[in-house]
Amino acid sequence: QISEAEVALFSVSSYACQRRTTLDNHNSNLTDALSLLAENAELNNEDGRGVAFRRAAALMKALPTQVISMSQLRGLPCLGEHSLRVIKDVLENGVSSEVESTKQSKRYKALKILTGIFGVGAKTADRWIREGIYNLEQLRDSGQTLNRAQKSGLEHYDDLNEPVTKAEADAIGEIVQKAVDSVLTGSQVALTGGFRRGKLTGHDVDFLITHPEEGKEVGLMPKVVAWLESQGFLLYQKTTRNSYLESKDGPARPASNMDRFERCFSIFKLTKGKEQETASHKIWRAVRVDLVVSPISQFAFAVLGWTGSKLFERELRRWAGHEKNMSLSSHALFDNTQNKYLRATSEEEIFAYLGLEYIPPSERNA
Ligand code: TTP
Ligand code: MN
Ligand code: MN
Repeated sequence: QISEAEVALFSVSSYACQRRTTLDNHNSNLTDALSLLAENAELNNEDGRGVAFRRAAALMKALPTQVISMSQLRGLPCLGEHSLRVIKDVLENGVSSEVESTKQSKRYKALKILTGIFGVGAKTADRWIREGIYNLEQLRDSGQTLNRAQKSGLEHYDDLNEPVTKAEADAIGEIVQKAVDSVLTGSQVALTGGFRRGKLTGHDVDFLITHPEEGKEVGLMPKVVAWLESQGFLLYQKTTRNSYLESKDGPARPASNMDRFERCFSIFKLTKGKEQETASHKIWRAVRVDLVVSPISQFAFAVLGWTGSKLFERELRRWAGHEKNMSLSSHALFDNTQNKYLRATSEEEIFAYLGLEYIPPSERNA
């Protein structure tokens, strides 16, 4: 029996961008279960289900104390029937039977292994599985044609599935700063993604590059990449050019959540410090790095859009559209009522336009 005192009734917004979600999670037993089901849905291209589980997991992450009874969840948003069933299972039995059977399933295991290859998404993995390929050995033996990214991904599989530490992120930051300093003085580099939110490890390192004089950033990426290449820092890179100006559907209304900045997906060759040298005597490791160049006029929107988390970003856009009749992207904020763009030079200004309390990066870990 649970006493009245133990039944805390939480009051929480249904929008993750109105919540402060730090890295200390009091309900990791529940959020791990819900996140795994979200991941499984995404791996099976069930996007709606994926978002529903992500939103439920994010809600649980934001609660200030550990949940021990279903009664504490009364009145909370974002928890659908399915998520509640999973939570109940974990609270009563310690584990969710659906999570356990998913983890054991041949298909889930294969999807995890195959999408663990850089350059392989859910659709490719599904096609391979239908051809009887469940692991790396079978993939190598199959003679499947791999593109350049996938070849590189397979080659550096172990390194790329090893979490990147903050120290490694900082070491790469110094290299990137040196690269931009060498090709255009005055350029600025900002660390974004999970590390800006205070995470201690990540699956990659994300950087945003700009120059205080509008227009100077044009053509910067190929020069940065050429410098990095000449110094032997790149194991792989693919640069996509800026498609923002030539788009016809309007800057703040991208066809997808993908932005149109000049962007470089890369794999860095990072020399290890003495302490990190392993028995294999390999003196370097491969690290995924994302580089993005933004003009200074869009920098605040780009920083906000690239800091994440992915769910926090999704929720900001949902809030903007549904509650404010505005369109937010990593490039701009458009007010559909006033029919004009709202300029901003800081994240604080953007939150203010949206009528939201400012949430610092460390509290955007939804
Ligand atoms: P990620 O690097 O995928 O995620 P992360 O840094 O939060 O987590 P991890 O530690 O696992 O790396 O994405 C970072 C942010 O970049 C995310 O908030 C969304 C944004 N983003 C875009 O704006 N456009 C894109 O095309 C992609 C892939 C990400
Ligand atoms: Mn990242
Ligand atoms: Mn990234």
